[in-house]
Amino acid sequence: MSDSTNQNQYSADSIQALEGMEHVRMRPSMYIGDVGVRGLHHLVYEVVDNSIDEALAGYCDQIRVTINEDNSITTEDNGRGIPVGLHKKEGVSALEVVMTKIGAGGKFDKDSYKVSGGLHGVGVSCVNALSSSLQATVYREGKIWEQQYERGKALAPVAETGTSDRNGTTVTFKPDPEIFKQTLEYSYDTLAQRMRELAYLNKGITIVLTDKRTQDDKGEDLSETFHSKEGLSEFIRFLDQTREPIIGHVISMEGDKNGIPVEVAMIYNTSFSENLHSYVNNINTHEGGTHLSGFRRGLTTTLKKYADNSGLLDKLKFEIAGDDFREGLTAIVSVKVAEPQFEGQTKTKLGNREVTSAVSQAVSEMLENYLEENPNDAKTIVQKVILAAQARHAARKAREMVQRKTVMSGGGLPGKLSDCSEQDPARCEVFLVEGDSAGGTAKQGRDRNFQAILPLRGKILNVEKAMQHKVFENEEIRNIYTALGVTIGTEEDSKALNLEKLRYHKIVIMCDADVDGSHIATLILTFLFRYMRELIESGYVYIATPPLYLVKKGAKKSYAWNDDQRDRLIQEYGQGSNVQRYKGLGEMNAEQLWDTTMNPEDRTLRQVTIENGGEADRIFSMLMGDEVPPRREFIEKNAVYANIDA
Ligand code: 0RA
Repeated sequence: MSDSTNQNQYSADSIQALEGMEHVRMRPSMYIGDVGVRGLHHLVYEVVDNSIDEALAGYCDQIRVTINEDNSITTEDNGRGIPVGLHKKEGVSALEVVMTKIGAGGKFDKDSYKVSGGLHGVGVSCVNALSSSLQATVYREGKIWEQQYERGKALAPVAETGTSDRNGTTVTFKPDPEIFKQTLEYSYDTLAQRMRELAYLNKGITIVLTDKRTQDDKGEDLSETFHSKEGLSEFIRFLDQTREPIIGHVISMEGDKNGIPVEVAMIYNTSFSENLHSYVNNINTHEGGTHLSGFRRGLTTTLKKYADNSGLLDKLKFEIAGDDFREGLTAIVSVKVAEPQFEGQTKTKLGNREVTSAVSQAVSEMLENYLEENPNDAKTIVQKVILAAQARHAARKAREMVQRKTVMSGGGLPGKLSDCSEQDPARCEVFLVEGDSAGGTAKQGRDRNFQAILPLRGKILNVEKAMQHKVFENEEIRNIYTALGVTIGTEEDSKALNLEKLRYHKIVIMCDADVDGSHIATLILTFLFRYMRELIESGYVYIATPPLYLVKKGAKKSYAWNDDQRDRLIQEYGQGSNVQRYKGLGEMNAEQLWDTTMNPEDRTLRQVTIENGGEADRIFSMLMGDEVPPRREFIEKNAVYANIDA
């Protein structure tokens, strides 16, 4: 580097810096959440967040993210470039401090507006610590500067390597196999979802994602460009693309309230579900928090006032509840908070008190204006709210029936449930099984100590298209509530779940491995996602994976879960091997079902997770809603292995 750093001092300083870096390598989960698929992808988000910061500060509008052939990642931006001058306190280049010192954060002057910052906001040095190799290139003030690192250690001082008339930072890193033992393979779809989300949340930025591992017919790399001119209102249209709007426009606003940047967008559709998505500093706050409370408060007070004044409520014999204003609502709230306090189980609940009134005021102003200017839409919304209130009234009776049955434990369990003898929920499993005959086999095959069986009749109700009271009146669904022991519903939030009496910590969906079976599994998942989302978020929901084939020869037999495995077995067994295709669970006997699908020693359970709330919502509404073409497209695209990640 050009600053006169002497070699000895360089070494002394880097020893200090390494202490924090060693800690990252010792306890990576503390910094990036986990060392599985999520953590692996988090590395990319961490670097991109720095580029987004540059964009928010007004210096950058282009970001490129490339998955290289070897699963290393290159990110490039056209920001100012990480400073390369001498960092007085550390005695080395600022670039080296940013890359090798934990907590340096990057921005040295406290005034600079840092709001982005990843789930844990740990900075790019953390990515460096967890990479077997990393190269940083800075384009700044007419010159190019470079430094290389291995497992967070600089290999040499920053070097000036050329001239350039552009500005920006390029980082290439390869996640360390010593840290990421589960997988090193990047998922294009996962990165694409996050880049799309970032583009909507930060309008005006262009993000190009390229996958050098995948080419089309013309030999071009798989690539997508994400850019949003309008931000959240476009995001709403994307999320709601398979739902039918009931008002003319997306209602949206963007502004500063008490020094807090607030953006809100919402629309009403013909569905019965409520879809609220909230973000703080570009982080999806799954557990909500003060900004979401502010949104609800602003929405409820403003609509209530408007409805009261409209005279439309005069004939209504009961009160309207908070819930009623949110049926068929899709909304996004995004705030930027300088010092966010995150609370809750997964640290995704905003705690800052001051944010509630900021968002509530913003929403009230936005809505008042819209209702004033669009009287027809206003009337449509109020009528929808009244319908929701009436339906809720009807639903209450049905719900109280569920409640009464659930609360009375002992005699209250559904007759179809074959319960287990173990009492400790942490050790209990319940299999939701399609059809009575498969249910019978499962009942014989299970270990009755800790495995319970609940057979479900044929196709369960598609809750995506049903009003709430129909859902609560449905017998199969009521059986699920009672069997699981979860109770529901306060007047404010009719779907609020109480998991205190949950009777099983593994809820396993077990369906045939064919199209019908997948459909039924999806129906059950849709129900769980819309009505028991906490179960999924707590990691209690699983999908069983029964085999597709039995390959036999003489006394030898093996199971296969896909065609490849089957073919390999046939080859292994040679002439005279016999293949049986299982069309359904019912074709297996109890022992086979236990061996392949239920025995904890050998089975594969796929845990259901929600990678991305907006994407999950969009996919469920598409899969279970009215429009056929997007559903067909999705199914065709994902035909081999429809992993909807939700
Ligand atoms: C430290 C200070 C400044 C910018 C950055 C770091 C920075 C980091 C990254 C990481 C990826 N892209 C980045 N772009 C910038 C402020 C720069 C200044 O004051 O000139």
